[in-house]
Amino acid sequence: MSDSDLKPKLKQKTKAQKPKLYKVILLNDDFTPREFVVLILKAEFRLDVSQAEVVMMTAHQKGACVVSVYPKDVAETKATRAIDAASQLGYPLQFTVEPE
Ligand code: TYC
Repeated sequence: MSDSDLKPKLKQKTKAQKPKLYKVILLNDDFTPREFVVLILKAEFRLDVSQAEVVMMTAHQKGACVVSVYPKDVAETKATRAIDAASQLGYPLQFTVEPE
């Protein structure tokens, strides 16, 4: 019997992969009311009122603003739900999702 037969076999460690995160980005437009943008940021993205106002004003002034980062499926679901809610009221509000 060789030495190596007595040694406990080291188990290959499989490292847990960090899930890739995706940014949800709010885009400015000329038609959606500011109050509605704040409302949707609070309702769908769980921002508090002051965070929502900062994000809305940043998009308003700069054209776009990162809302938050999530795993891909969560980012896509939230963006789609927010776009649909705006669209139902006739607002052209858009969000995009991109890798962090
Ligand atoms: N620019 C819009 C207005 O003046 C408000 C607005 C802000 C719309 C941010 C979209 O992502 C946006 N009514």
